[in-house]
Amino acid sequence: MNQMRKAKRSIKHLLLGIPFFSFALVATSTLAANNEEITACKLLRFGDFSQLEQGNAAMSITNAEYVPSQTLDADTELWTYKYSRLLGAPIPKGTNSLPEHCLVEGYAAPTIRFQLRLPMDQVWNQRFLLNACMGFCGEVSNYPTMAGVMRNYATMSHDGGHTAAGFDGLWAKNNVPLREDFAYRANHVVAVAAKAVIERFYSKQLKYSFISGCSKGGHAGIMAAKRYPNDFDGVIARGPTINYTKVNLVNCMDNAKAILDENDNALLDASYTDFISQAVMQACDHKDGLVDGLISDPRRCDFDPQTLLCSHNTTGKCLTPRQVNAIKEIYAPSYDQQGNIIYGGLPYGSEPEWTGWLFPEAPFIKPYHYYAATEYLKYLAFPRERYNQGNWRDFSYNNEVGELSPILSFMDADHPDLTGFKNSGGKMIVLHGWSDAAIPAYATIDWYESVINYMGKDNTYDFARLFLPPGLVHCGIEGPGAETFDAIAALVHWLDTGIAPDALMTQKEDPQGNILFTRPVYPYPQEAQYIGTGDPKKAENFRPIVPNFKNN
Ligand SMILES: [Ca+2]
Repeated sequence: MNQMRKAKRSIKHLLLGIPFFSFALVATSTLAANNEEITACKLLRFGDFSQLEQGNAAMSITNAEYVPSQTLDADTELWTYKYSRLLGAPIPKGTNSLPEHCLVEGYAAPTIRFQLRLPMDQVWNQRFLLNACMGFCGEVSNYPTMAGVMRNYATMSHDGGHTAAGFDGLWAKNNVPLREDFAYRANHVVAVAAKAVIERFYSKQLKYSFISGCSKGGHAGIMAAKRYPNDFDGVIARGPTINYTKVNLVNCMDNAKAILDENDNALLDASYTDFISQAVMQACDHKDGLVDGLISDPRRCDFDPQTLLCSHNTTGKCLTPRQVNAIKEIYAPSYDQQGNIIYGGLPYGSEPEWTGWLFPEAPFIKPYHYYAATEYLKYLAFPRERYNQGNWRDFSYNNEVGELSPILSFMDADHPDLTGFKNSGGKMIVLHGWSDAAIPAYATIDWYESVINYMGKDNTYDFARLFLPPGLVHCGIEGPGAETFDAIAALVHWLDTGIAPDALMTQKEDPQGNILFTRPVYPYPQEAQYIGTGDPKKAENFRPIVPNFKNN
């Protein structure tokens, strides 16, 4: 069968053939583990894993226990539901039954804490899923591992090698080894550790390993593909912070400078979010041919914040000249000294997520962009702490980029040569929501284009596909777009058959789990366009087009 016929079959397969959820994947077995399996789980506690990779990936297990099947409380059920979407391995709404499994906890040397949930032998799908931590990492989360075990994956989460909460960078102060664990090493050594435990626990062989995460957790998959091309068969990278130093010191820094006045008070608060969002939607929603509350490609939008300026006869909400300028700066790219774009501005359509990232959620909280920029600057950007007493606004990326090279060399994942990963048979799905207000999708498009330039278009499409879902926010599920998509099933299909995903089915669910609409997302550079007839809430009424846009 030639490639074209294969591609056609695969689109049809994705759009019409298979049900969106393969419920068979979700553990429904009520079989209780036998005593032998329970004992095998507990004995993992006493395993000697000190010589993994000649000691480089040495691991100690501090707890190994059999967890009987149980019903989750409502809060845990909700967070597990959310995390399953963040992983690209969704579970149906209302799944509150955690299957029996073996829980293993411990740390990889020196200080990387992890947890690994192992489905019982009869239901294990012979796959390992590592959830790479996001933000500045710093905690071990139960939710991704619970979500993964519900899909019968042996699933691990970890803290990146340190303890922290939110955008707290103090752990990195004057400590380059901790930063190296955070940047690339942690995901490698915990994967080595997990594979050793899997080999000891199961009667069957491990078939596929996956790494999935959002933001810094998306960076992790691309970094792993670069540095450790044999660690993972499949990568899911959502909203990735690929050029991590620029993310913090250009993107977040410039957004923080735009929105905060000289006393670090925000020029706009969360009461402006809907106002600006509605104005942008009014100007641009229809430009993709469908008024649906989604902007399929913000490069088609020409919204002018000046239209929101207060005038003498304005009666409703409006913006002062200074506020208008702030909004213009937020949409505008950042430039280097030669006038080249070094970071795209936030896209039109990202406004629903501006509460929090730009407009403080409460008077005593600053925008998240501020914390990411200033904590990175203080504790991660330079080998020794700097700027602790100085004004963060004095920092200029263009002036100091030379001094940043030591951190850039190990922190950033934007090198375009992924030949090793491709040659090892690895496959990668990169997703970046157009409504992401933390990291603009433009940065990920620029990186993907750089990979294409370096490796060739067909060669790149063969192992790495980029999807840009409209309305998808940074790492949450609260945006206007569809956030339920089974990226991991697409990867498994790709690995099993060699047929790349020519479409990713997405669906939008209400809080009760009812499906509000379905929509295909086609790989970059294609866009899903409404065909003009039929129900626009149904995926079959969309087709792929290739828009002709200049990036940014
Ligand atoms: Ca639209």
